[in-house]
Amino acid sequence: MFSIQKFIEHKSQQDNMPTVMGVLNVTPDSFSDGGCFVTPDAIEAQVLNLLSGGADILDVGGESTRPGATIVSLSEELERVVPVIEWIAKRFDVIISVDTYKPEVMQAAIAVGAKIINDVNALREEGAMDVAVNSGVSVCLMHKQGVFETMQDAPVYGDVLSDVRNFLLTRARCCEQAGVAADKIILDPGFGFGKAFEHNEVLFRNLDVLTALKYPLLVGVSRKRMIADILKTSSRLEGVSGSVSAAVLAVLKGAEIVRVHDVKETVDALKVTMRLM
Ligand code: 8Y7
Repeated sequence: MFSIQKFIEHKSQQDNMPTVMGVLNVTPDSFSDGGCFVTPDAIEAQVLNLLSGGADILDVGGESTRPGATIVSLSEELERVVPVIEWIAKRFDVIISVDTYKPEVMQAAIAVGAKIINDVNALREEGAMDVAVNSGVSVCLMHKQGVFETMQDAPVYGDVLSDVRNFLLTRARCCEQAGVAADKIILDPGFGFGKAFEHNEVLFRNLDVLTALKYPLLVGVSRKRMIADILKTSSRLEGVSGSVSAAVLAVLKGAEIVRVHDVKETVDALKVTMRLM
């Protein structure tokens, strides 16, 4: 059975490269690409683009987690995500992760070939843990403060770094106790999920505290507002170079996986960095 940690180790030994997860949004209201990838032709083109860029994992999501995004019904999320995963799994030798917190979507995605559950709710939805345990897939546990609708209103922490660290370790322990193998767990600080700029900044500057934990760390900052804020732009698409820089820095600080929209740009930057370092 596929283990994400074994994959990461193998790739790192073979190529001295981190693992790159490419974002495939199948939402008409998605976070940062304005829903450019909703028609079948457009989805196909984007899959080919992510694969030729060098993505190891495709992260397929059907519900935007953007604050204020339209709620997607279970049946609509299933209709969006399942055919796309099935199509990719039949044609390409790539690891597929499903970006969902709904156990029904996890189950259906796994049935057609998904090997990782990427859950921004860290398997806290009723039934989600059971799906992970019974299917034996790998899981990405992400930190998020609050609920989607209001998480960015006025996030407050005592100590954001220890809060996030403790949450992630607690969720990982829960997973292991429930029966998820330790080598199938990835942790993620969840940049932008219930975090003001300064919270994201503290987490990123101190990323070594999280990469020192015994689980691989995934970092997703691609085209996020924290990058746009630093660059003083409101356009997410202008943040590509900034996003690439942050991805490279995250890897230098020990992150094993980066979740990105601009795969080729990121992979090229990482290849040069890892070769000349
Ligand atoms: C993340 C994520 C998003 C992230 C993980 C966006 C689904 C927002 N961000 N999953 N998903 N980590 N694991 O800008 O940071 O892509 S959605």
